[in-house]
Parts: sequence; C-alpha cells; structure tokens
Amino acid sequence: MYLSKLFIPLLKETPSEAKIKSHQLMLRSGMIKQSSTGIYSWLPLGFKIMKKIEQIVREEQNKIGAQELLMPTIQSAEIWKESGRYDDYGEEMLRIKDRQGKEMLYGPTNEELITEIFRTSVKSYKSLPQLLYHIQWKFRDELRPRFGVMRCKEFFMKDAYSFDLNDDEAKKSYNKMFFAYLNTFKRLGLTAIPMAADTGPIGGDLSHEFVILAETGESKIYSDKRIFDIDVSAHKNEDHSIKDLRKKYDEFYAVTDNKFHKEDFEKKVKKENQLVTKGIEVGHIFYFGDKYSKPMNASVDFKGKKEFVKMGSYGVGVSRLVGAIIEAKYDDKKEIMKWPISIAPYDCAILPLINKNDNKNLEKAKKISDFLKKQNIDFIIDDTDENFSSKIKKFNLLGIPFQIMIGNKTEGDKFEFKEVNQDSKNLKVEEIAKIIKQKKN
Ligand code: 5CA
Repeated sequence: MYLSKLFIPLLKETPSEAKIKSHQLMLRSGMIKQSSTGIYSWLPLGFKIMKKIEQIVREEQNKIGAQELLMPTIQSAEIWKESGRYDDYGEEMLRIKDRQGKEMLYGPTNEELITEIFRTSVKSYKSLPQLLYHIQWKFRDELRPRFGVMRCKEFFMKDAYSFDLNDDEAKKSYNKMFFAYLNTFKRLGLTAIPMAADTGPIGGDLSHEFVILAETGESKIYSDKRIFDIDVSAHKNEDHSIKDLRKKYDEFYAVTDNKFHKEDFEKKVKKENQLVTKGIEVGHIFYFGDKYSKPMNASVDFKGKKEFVKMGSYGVGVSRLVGAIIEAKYDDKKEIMKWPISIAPYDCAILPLINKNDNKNLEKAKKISDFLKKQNIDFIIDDTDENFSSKIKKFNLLGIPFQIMIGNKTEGDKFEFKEVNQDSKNLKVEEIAKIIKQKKN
C-alpha cells in the first residue's frame, strides 16, 4: 500500500475542540471525522483499527461458547413499555415515529429485544443455558458528549445476554464473561481491572466495571494495588478455575466512586497498597436475575413448573476502546503512538527517502514489500517526497509498530529497521520478517 494512494487525511494542527490526547490524535491522524455533535464517521485508518478490536472481542466471546447474532438498531417502543423502561430511560433515548405513527427508538441497549427473541423461541429448560451476543451501533443522546469517541452519542458496542434456569447457573455465565473480558483486554494490550460498580438504568445487584487506568478517565477508582498482580493466564476456561479466579479478584478492594466508603477502604487496604486514581470504563457486566424476564414473561418449563429465566448482560465499548487504547499507549513526552501489534492498522512502515528523478529507494521499498507480503506482513510505503524527519513525525502519529528506513546510505542487503520506541538495527529483510512475525504470534 502506498501512502499517497490511501485515504488518510492528516491534519497539521491539533483541532482546538479536542481536549484529550486520544481525541486529538484520532482527528490529526485521520481516523475519524465529526459529523455532528457526538457523532463521528470512521475513516479507513480508524475503521481498520476498530474492526481488529471487534474481531478480538468476537473471538473471545466465541471461546466461551457465546453465539453471535445481529439485532437491528431501530426497536419498537412496545417492548420497552412491557419492561417498564420506556419512561425510565428519559431523554437519553432517541425516540422516533415511523410513517404510520408507530413509536420506535434507536436502541441504547438491547435487554428488551433479546428477551423478546428468547421468549418466543425457547420453551424448555433443556435449551439452557443460552449466551447470545451482537456487535452493533447504539445511540444514547448524551447530555454532554465529549472526548471524541470516548463519550459520544453513536457508538459501537458488543452486548451479550445470558439466560439460565437459576441463580447458581446464571452466576456461572456471569463468571464466564468475567473471564472472557480479562482475556479480551489482555489481547488488546491493556490491563483492565474489574471493579464492583453500580448498576444504573440496567438494573440488578451484581455488577463489575472493567476499568483501565488513565488520568483522563471519567471514573474515579479506589483499589488495592495488589489486584494488578493476579495472573489470569493461570486459569482455564472451566467453571471451577474461573470461580477461583473471581475469588482472587474479590479478595482485593476495587470499587468505583459510587461504591466507595472511606472507612471501608482504610480498614481493608493498608496505606502502602492504596491506589486512588482515575480510569476509563471499557466494559461493564451485570447480573439482574428476572428483572426483564418477569415483566416480559420470558420463562421455561422446568419439570412442569414455569420458571422465569435468570438473565445477565455484558457490554464492551468497542469504539470507545480505540480511544482508550490511545490514552493508555500514547507517549505524551515523545509524542509517539504505538499500537499493540494485535490491532495495529499495518504491521510495518517502509520509509524510503525519495530523491528527485531517482526511484532507487522506492524500488528497494517495493522489493522489500513484495517479500513482506509473501510473509503475510501488512505494510505501508511512504512514497511521498518528504524528508526523513517529516516522515518519522508523521509515522509517530500513525502508530505503526515497526519501521524500515531506506536512505541514500543504505547499501547491500541490510536495512535500518526498528520497533517504534527502540533502537534501530541493520538487518536483512528475512531477519526483519522473522522479528515481526514473532511479535504477531
Ligand atoms: N446493557 C448493558 C450491558 S450490554 C450496557 O449497556 N452497559 S453499559 O451502559 O455500561 O455500556 C457498555 C459499554 O459501552 C461501557 O462499558 C462503555 O465502554 C460503552 N459506552 C457506554 N456509553 C458510551 C458512550 N456514550 N460512548 C462510548 N461508549 C460508551
């Protein structure tokens, strides 16, 4: 891919409306473009990254046996009246009428719609448990949309829903999701901590927010530092192993603002282990039993008895994650972004210095790229005639994790190669490919 042919509209200046680094970087590197307040178009670079995040989220859902479906963005108001949330949801819900005057809405979440689908399809307890998810746009008419994709009106969310026969089984589903979330965020290069949280308009009495530490986060968090040392990889996708993992997390104090009690915190956490900071909520899971199944009459037959199913819901902010990862990974002082290779828009940037009327370096770049292509390494060639320092500055913004420089001094079969934020080395293209491939696996 040649940079000159790609649609990556870079901005020279930082737009003044962007107050945090992720918003600034996403605008400057041409990842998104505001369409109206709190609503963004995703341009090719940003979209590519978001799609990679989506795929990791999907793979981890599939690993725990969740099944993907797709529900529409527009829902009928009727089902929300059945659950009683139509009025409760207030002005955050975008209400629409179709040409017949039928009340519709743009879904802010899908508990009602999935319950409606479930109740007409599942009759026997033998079909339980069910774990269903979709990855779809949501709309919430936020009072104060801000920080770009972090708190916007239209956003991309993975939402999953579990259906079980009783509380014990439902907690197993909850724990499975808990496990899947920890693995998902780890693959995205993040350390997300599950924190006991309030349930808000979703309801229920058991809930965890998954929070990553960041100064610009909107959630204030209080925790025991030792929670960061828990090793998730020591646990397997089996009920007892996951239960043990949850127990480990439960041993350490970790709560968000609205669950915080000073006395409790000081009693339970030694001074040297106390951590009070801010974070970004990247996921939120809820257990709410029969809050929706009862009013909406979603039940199964259990040996002749009618049982309302026990439900939970589980959200990941897929579009928010793009911004959150920048907040976590962007090096403010050096002004360098480096995407984790698992979601980088390209694996490697090839930066040839292009001299007037001399295509030598560009031809070398092309040769290298032919080799990388065969090795399944995704690259971008900067074929502009800018000098090295402008090219490097630009690529510091784009965050592609590896760079190959081809200058006038480049001779023979070795090239200047570096991983962003590390020293460069002169290596053969075979060695370069090997390093990149190792990092990818
Ligand atoms: N129904 C539940 C679980 S599926 C639910 O809607 N939970 S939520 O409200 O906590 O949202 C899930 C995730 O979506 C949040 O953790 C957050 O990462 C993301 N999110 C929520 N509101 C916004 C918003 N306005 N802008 C961007 N992302 C958001």
